[in-house]
Amino acid sequence: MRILLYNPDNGVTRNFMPHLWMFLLQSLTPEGHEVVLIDGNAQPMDEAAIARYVREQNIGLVGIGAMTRMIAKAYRMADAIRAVGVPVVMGGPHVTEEADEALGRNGGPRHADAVALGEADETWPRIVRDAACGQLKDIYAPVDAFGQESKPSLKEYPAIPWDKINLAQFNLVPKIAKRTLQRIGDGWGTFRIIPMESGRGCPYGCEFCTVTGFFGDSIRFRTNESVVNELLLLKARAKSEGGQIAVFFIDDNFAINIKRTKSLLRDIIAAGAQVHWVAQISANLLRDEELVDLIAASGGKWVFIGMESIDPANLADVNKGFNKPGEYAAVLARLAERNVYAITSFIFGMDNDTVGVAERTLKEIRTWPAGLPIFGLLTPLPATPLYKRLEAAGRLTRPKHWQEFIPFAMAHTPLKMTIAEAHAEVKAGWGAAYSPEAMAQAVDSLKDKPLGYRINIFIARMCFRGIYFPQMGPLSWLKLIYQNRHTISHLVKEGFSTWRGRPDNPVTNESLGSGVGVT
Ligand code: B12
Ligand code: SF4
Repeated sequence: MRILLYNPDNGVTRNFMPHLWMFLLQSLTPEGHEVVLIDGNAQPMDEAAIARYVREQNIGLVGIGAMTRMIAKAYRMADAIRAVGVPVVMGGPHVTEEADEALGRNGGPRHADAVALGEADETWPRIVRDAACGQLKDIYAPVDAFGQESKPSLKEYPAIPWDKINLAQFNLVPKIAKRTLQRIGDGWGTFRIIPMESGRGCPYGCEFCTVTGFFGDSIRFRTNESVVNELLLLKARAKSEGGQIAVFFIDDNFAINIKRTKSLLRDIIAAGAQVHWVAQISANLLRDEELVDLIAASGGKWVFIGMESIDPANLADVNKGFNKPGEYAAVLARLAERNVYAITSFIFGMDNDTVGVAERTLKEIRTWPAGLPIFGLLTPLPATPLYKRLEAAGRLTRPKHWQEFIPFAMAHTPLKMTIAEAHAEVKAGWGAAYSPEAMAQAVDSLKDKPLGYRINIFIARMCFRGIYFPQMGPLSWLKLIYQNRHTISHLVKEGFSTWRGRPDNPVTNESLGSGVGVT
């Protein structure tokens, strides 16, 4: 049987990285079946195109995974596929919480033939076998022999065949620049950010987050050896095709067990398996100097920190009191001293937020080392404690907000400001943090670092800006380049003088500084 695994886009922004679940389920598919992957972010498709594709490619089963914000698109695509007679199984965080919606048991239309609840590592092979003999069941739940919910151990993690998987759709290097970039240094003909997990689960239980409910509060880890081997495989692939690879450790809190993280990072260094990597780590765990040393030495370049708010009252409200705004600056400085920078994520529209929250937050940010701030709105995702609290208080204005996804739009009323005011704060945050002046300042703040770091922060900022201001066509990029022409021309001039100043003129990664290459 030919199986298509499909992840829809959100219709607004493009994701920079493929989804791990597709590669994982592909590796866990029983022998005798062929699996093709389509990520809507890399290959945008509409309903007619996907229906045509499954017919022409003789697909016998389609698996669709989606977050809440992509679910409306996922349902539309599923409807189109089922209309041509091909069964659809859906999985992922949204349908796990809203299985009745996907199966049409709550009065609405049915979108999926089957739903995989929770982690599907162990149920997927069963789903494929049932589909192959036309006996799909409605629901597949990960349970043990006694009918109790069971979480897969990650000790026997499948080897994802990174050396063989067709990754053409995930190359971030524009076709037009490919040939020139291939000749630079170690080769930049391809650049891919690859998702990798080293563990699952988070015990912190922040009110707005689905992770503790979905993956459980018991943390499970892969062996160091299996992570190191995967890194080595990826590194070898990048080298063999004259390209670059960076890894996003998608663990919710990569340093949740500091002792284990240090041991993994030491093993990565010992095996020479360093690649540039990004990971999510909460600020409280970055107090440890030795951990931060190891992060830098093992290839860590960017750390995603869910700061959420600079107001301790807000943090307490959402059960994230372990974040201490008073230490954010020190944490970021500790990272920056080792040339590791932060993606700092903030949520506006929290219950203690008032008008002006964006400017107050930006004022703090401006005192920190350069980074990539991102701003979102408090969103009640299904089945989270936040959803239940707001529902009980009658504060949900769009209880089924996912049925019509609107980017950066609240689905409940904040306590101390209006919805429109919260939207304006997010807009102000993005506008000020990514203005040409702010871009120039970020680049300038790294003037003592090698040029590569400045180019890196500039490119990363140009891309991150697109999360709020979608830059979907060549015209919007041209406009952006024009707005930032002064910074660009300084970087280009400096690049030329660096190049001309070298005895043999090769523009190597060293001459640019090892900051190039992430995000
Ligand atoms: C990496 C990541 C991202 C990446 C993008 C996704 C990517 N390319 O990988 C980035 C950083 C860009 C991102 C952004 C966002 N993310 Co995110 N992200 C994650 C994260 C940390 C890891 C995802 C992952 O790979 N997990 C590991 C795999 C193995 O687990 P999985 O995907 O759940 O898959 C398993 C099962 O669900 C199931 N399954 C999944 N799909 C399918 C499909 C089929 C057919 C079957 C049978 C089974 C199945 O089987 C898999 C194996 O067990 C998760 C949290 C988490 N730990 O999962 C949040 C998470 C998915 N993100 C979340 C959110 C909210 C967002 C944002 C909206 C945040 C924001 N406010 O901006 C944005 C939206 C981005 C967009 N494109 O619009 C939520 C989604 C909750 C929900 N109900 O939708 C999560 C769960 C975190 C949370 N705080 O609750 N994210
Ligand atoms: S620390 Fe991160 S992953 Fe863990 S519950 Fe809080 S927001 Fe979710």
